Amino acid sequence: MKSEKISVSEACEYFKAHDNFIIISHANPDGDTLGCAFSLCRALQKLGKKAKNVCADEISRRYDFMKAAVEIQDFEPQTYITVDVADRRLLGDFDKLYGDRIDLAVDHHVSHVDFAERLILEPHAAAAAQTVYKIILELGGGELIDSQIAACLYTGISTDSGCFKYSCATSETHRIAAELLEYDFDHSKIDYVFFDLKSKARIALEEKLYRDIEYYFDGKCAMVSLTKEQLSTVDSEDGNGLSAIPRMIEGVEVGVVFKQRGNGTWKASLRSNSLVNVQKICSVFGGGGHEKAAGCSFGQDLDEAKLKLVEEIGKVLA
Ligand SMILES: [Mn+2]
Repeated sequence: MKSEKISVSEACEYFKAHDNFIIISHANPDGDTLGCAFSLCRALQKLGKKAKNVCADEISRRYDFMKAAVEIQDFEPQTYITVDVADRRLLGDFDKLYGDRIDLAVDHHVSHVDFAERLILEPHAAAAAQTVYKIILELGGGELIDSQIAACLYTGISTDSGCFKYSCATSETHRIAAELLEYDFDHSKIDYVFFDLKSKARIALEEKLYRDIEYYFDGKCAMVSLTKEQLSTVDSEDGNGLSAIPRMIEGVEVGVVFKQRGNGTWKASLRSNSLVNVQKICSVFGGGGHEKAAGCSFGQDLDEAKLKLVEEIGKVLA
C-alpha cells in the first residue's frame, strides 16, 4: 500500500477533523516513540478530544513521568495513529490488531515502509518528536504546549540523538530543543535518567565486560561475550548500549559484543569507527544493519563463531 504524503498543516487539519484517537508506539518502546505518543495524547486531550496510547510491550518505569501527563479515557476508538514506527512489523504483537487500519503515520526513518493511509515523514529529523512538536505547535497556535508536553518531546529528541551527540542532531534539532527548554521542566534530570543512570547489576555486567575484553590485530579489534545468565541480570532498558562499549576504546576500529540468546545461540553486534564497513562483514554471515552498526547470528559454539568472525574482520584489519 502506498501512503499519501502529507504536510504538517495537513496533519493538523486531520487531527482537528477527527476524534477518538488510538496512538500506537512501536514494540520495544524507546524515548522517541513514547515521547511522541504521550505529548500528542496530552495535546489532543487538551483540545477536548478523546485519546489514548497503546504499545505491545511493557513500558519501563523510567517513563513514569510521561504516563502522568495523560488522562485514562474510555471511548470507542475511531482514528489510528502511529508515531516513530518505520514498518508495521515493528508494532510487534499489535501488528495483527492495528497494522492494516492505520489512518496516519508520523515517522522520521529513511527506511520507512508504507503501511498507513497517510504519512508525514521527515527523514532529516533526528527524532519523530521534532515533527510532533511542529504539529502540536500548529494545532494549538502555541497555546497547547506546556511543561509536560515539552518534557515528553525533549526526551524523544534527546534520546534519539544520543543526547545531541549523533550527526543527526542538526541546528533544527537544537533549535526545537531550545524552544522546549523555555518551558519549566528539569532537562538535566531527564538526561541523567536516560544517559548516566545505571543499576548496580548493570555496573557489575560492565565490570565483567571490561575484564574479559580480548584484543586482535594490534588492538584494532576488541571482542567480548556475555552469556544469557549474565544478560538476565539486567532489564532491556538497563541493557541498552552494551554493544557500543568496545568501540569506545582508543585505537579500536571494530568492537564486537557476542550476546547469548535464550536458546543458547549467539548474536554478534559489531560497531565500527571510520575504517571498516561492518554491514559488509555481517552480510557474510547472513546478517545486516548499517555501515557502522550491524549484527549477525551464529550457532551455539562460541569459539567457532569467534574464529569465523575474527577471520572475516582480519581480511580488512590484519
Ligand atoms: Mn525515532
